Amino acid sequence: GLGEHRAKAERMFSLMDGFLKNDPISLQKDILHHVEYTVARSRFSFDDFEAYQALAHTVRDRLIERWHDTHIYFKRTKPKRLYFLSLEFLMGRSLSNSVINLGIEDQCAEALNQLGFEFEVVAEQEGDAALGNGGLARLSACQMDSLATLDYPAWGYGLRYEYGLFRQIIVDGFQHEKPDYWLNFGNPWEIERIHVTYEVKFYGTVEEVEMNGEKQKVWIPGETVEAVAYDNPIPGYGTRNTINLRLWAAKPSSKFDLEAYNTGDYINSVVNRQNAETISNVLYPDDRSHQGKELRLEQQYFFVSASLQDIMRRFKEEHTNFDELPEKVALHLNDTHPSLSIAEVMRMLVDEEHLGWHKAWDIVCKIFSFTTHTMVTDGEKIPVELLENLLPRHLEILYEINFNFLEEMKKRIGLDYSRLALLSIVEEGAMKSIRMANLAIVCSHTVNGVSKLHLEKLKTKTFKDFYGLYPEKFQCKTNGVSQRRWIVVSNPGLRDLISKWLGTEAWIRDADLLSGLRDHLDNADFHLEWKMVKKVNKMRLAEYIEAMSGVKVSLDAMFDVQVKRIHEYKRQLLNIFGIIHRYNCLKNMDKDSRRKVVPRVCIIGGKAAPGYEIAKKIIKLCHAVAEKINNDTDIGDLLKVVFIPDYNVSVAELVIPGADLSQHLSTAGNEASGTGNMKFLMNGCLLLATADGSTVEIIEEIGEDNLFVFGAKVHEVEKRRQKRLSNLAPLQPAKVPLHFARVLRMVRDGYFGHNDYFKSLCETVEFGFGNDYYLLTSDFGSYLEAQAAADKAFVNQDKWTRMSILSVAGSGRFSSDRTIQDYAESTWKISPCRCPL
Ligand code: Z15
Repeated sequence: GLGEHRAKAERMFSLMDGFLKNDPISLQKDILHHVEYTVARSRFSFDDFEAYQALAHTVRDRLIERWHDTHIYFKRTKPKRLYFLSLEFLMGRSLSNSVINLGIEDQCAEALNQLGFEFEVVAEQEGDAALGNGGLARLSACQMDSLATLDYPAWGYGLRYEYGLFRQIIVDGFQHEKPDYWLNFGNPWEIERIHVTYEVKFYGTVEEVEMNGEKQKVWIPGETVEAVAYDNPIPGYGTRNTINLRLWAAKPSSKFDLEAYNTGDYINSVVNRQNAETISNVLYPDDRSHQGKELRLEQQYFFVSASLQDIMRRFKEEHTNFDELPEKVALHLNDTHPSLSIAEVMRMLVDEEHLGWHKAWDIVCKIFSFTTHTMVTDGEKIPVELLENLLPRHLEILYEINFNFLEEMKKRIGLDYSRLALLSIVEEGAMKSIRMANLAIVCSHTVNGVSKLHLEKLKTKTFKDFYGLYPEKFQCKTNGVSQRRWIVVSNPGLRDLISKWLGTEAWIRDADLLSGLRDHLDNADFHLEWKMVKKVNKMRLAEYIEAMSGVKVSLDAMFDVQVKRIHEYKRQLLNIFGIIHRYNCLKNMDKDSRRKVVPRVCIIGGKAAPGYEIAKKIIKLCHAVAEKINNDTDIGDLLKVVFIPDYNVSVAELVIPGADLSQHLSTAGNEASGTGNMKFLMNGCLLLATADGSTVEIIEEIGEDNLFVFGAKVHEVEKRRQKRLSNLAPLQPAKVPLHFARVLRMVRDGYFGHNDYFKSLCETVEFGFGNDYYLLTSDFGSYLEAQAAADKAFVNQDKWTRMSILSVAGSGRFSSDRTIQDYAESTWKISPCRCPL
């Protein structure tokens, strides 16, 4: 039974005990110790939050122990290390995850119990670490979990923003943004390294000096800011390995003090010091709109410079010859955001280590790999004007890289200037700028796509020219998510059920074992327990919904969820239009037909970038529609619409396990991968989705009968867009499906109130205005059919449960462990380095 597997796992973990003991009594002693001496409360009276703080410190101590052992072991064995560079990490909460990965969950729960506390309640006291926007940032977090679990000698590097992603407040249906000052209540999961600091330089001039009879460029910087390291231990599951996520905070440099003496203006110099700290103050919430802001560039370089100084220092401690760099160091660029690293490594090797340009270039081309997360060509660009001022030497280096690259290209493809202009790292024109993607592709040995479909588009469209030049660089690394976070932490009921029926917990380290669930596909007891787990999760979610929005929902209803960032291409509008259509149908039905309808709870959640007007209108429309429908006594439980505010990692952990159906509606060819789809899949929630991004591979894995696929395929999208343009001049109402036109009219004409506030939103999908770039009109019919198929399947609960089981059984391939192993073997060329017990 289950107890047996837990007991076995416990034996395994207790072998790993270090200095600190993990039995409930020892844990309890340590918790009380931290209540008294860390939290400074009386051990006879402390509340849930204080219990959280004390337990967190108790766990932290154990993490530190393993973290030390791991790093001592790495130092001793000197393996090739991976440095994962990302400006965003969405870690969410740490307590449950740490306790589970350390294998001390039962002991902690028992220790708390004896003190009169409940683990779940205590764990909920923790706020999210939200140092990222969405998919890209949560992917980094899952990948760190997998790197630790698979024993890879890896470091994560990022920025310690004092304000994470804004908190979304809904006032009267409108999104408002509130700062997320997440450090207000302390952060027990980080260790401040006041002695690990580096100076990061900005501005200044470039001068030429004579060095050994040769002319050499030197950068004379104008300003210095100090970077301080904050280490965040990342424990692996079923291993002692605990790797490090090092985040940098900006502090004023002690050099500033000199100015005070020089100018005598003490007060102003102290005030100016504060400016330095603004660099790492706040995360940009724009999620893929690149605005070319100076502060953002400062953040990027601050991050890159501190990380590379740290990495080079470590390399030089262990090695003397830079020829060894490619054998010992892999630098991974998570999107283009950290790609200034390329110029920075060149500067370090050429200007500081005096290796000579060609040798340095040769090394640089062997150490970088790059993952892009977007389908669009129009990527990140840095205005030359900004660089010239802030990083003059880097701009020169970028020009030189580009000059050499274009010279090489001229030899390869001839003087085809229009092609050369497309390849160029420097974009000429009104706003001269550096194309960061081109830079990353030219200098990386590997360019990764995040799904098969994504890679295909990179090769044939987005980076077609580069693919022609370097076909061997382009590789597919389909994304994955961690089953530890997305089943074990967030869905304990399902975790226990899976372990019971598989007879092992080994799937927590080896997700392919989930396929074993297929052996019980027709077992009635299994079905019963499966449905029970879902029911309990739905109850939790229903309570949350009622608390957040006051809407009471029926547990018999199908819980239909779309949660993700709000974007036109993700088509939340299609969902809302579908809901309005459903409402119209219900209104037109007689009593008899209504009795046969599957009741629905439509749940939508997600943040809009603060400057993204259309996305904000979508949120408002959602509330307006909810208000109308939820208050229509004619409809009752048959249809409820709920917007879940402030969607984040911990809300996801609650919502995803409680969903019956989840929607992934991006117009085919727009979602690079998608990872939400995988999280729902792992939780036995059926997908209603377009054949986009990684969903194509989910279809491949579980078969199209086990989810609801709809809409134009990638190859059809292009044709339809062209057709749409040729129809552009005259509005052709006849070509607009009737139902769609009706829904559109209702919204535009104020059926849901707010006069013509929604007019501009409607115009995005109307011919002759926004031209319906994302093809809502032509996909609407197919969308409704898929929705009808979902309704039909839900009536047959046996069939639904089978589909649900097959979803989880097929989710093993979408574990981030698979992704990371693939990266390790074929891109980074690193090997596991397992710290002995
Ligand atoms: C982001 O979250 C993603 C791509 C971006 O270009 C930016 Cl700036 C943020 C997402 C993709 O949209 C999503 O399809 C993918 O699954 C995710 O990155 C992780 O690769």
